[in-house]
Amino acid sequence: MPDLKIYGIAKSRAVRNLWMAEELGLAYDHVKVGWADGGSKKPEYLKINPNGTVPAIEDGGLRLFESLAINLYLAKKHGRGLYPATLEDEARAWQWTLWGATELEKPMVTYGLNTWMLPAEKRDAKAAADALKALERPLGVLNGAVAATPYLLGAAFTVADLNVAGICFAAWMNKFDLGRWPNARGWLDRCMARPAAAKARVLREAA
Ligand SMILES: N[C@@H](CCC(=O)N[C@@H](CS)C(=O)NCC(=O)O)C(=O)O
Repeated sequence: MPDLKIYGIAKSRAVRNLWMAEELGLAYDHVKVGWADGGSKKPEYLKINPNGTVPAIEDGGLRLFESLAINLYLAKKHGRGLYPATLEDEARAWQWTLWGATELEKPMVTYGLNTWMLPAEKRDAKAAADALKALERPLGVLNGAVAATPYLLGAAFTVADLNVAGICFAAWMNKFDLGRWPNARGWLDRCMARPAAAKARVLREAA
């Protein structure tokens, strides 16, 4: 039995961790805990993630929540080029990860909820328009960051790219128009074209 257990259906932020596990070629058990069905609020799962949200992992004796922290941990533990080799690049990977969580994710989720996730009658057009406006600044920053290099830290794809692209995963699948940010569009297409991202997509589509 593999040491690593990834909790959370692929139609959740767990897709980020499934993508990372596939990148690293890890053996893992995928425990398909849902959230809309109340699965993530069950007492046995709350012992693993007291937030009652997915994803979470167990890896040997370690229990960890927060999808992006899980990816930093897995990338650092298993290496294979996805975790930066220098202190400075490690700091930049943390920067992009925290930036994704604090600057990009909220407007991205609000836009997605009110554009493709909620049933049509529950969508709020103003919330979607406001979220799109709020996305202009972070998407402009992202566009600038990949103007001169193919990936956020330079020539190679790293956990920084996976974490930020993971935040854009559903947007990419739902054909979010990045036309105003062509460098960001090219970068996201490159990230999503990776075989491990394609495997995560298949898992998400099947969920
Ligand atoms: N910051 C957390 C967010 C986790 C989260 O909110 N997950 C959603 C599914 S994508 C969830 O479980 N929602 C249920 C709830 O909020 O009760 C992470 O990145 O892991």
